[in-house]
Amino acid sequence: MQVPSPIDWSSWQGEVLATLMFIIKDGQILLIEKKRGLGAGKINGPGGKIDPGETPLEAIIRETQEELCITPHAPRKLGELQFSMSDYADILCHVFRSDDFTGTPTETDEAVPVWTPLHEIPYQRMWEDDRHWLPYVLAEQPFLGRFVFDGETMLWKEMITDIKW
Ligand code: 8OG
Repeated sequence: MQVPSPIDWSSWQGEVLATLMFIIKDGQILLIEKKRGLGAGKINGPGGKIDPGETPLEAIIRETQEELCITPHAPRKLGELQFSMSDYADILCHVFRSDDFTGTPTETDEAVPVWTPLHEIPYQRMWEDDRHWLPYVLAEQPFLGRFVFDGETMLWKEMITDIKW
């Protein structure tokens, strides 16, 4: 059984607001190899911090354009991730899914596009929490994930799935 949470989530607030995008088309998911920023070297979805005055939706469209030179169609929010980290500010991350896009996924200073079959997602090259929530993105099920990290090691997790955004 899991130990009690080291964090009081009822009073928790994200200090950094962020976004992630997963485009899923023709049985493949568009991932990136991240070249810089938090999680550089890992495989992730495109995304990043929300700028002041931006909505999460505006931010994820901008980030996907900046990182891969494409515009996602009709992004829909499926999840929220709450990260309490030992060496970084608390992050609240909005997770979106889209089924199509305009443009050609192109390498930029920030990311290399990596089309991946849905049954070959490289969880071993991703953040440790991703295997717990990315399946809900694939299944189109709304979720809230809460994770406590010490450095890059996950100490505690909670997935809440009876939720609507
Ligand atoms: O601006 P920058 O790219 O550095 O923002 C950090 C990005 O990394 C942002 O999109 C949120 C994302 N991110 C975390 N933690 C985790 C995590 O545990 N898993 C995944 N998949 N993404 C994460 O900050």
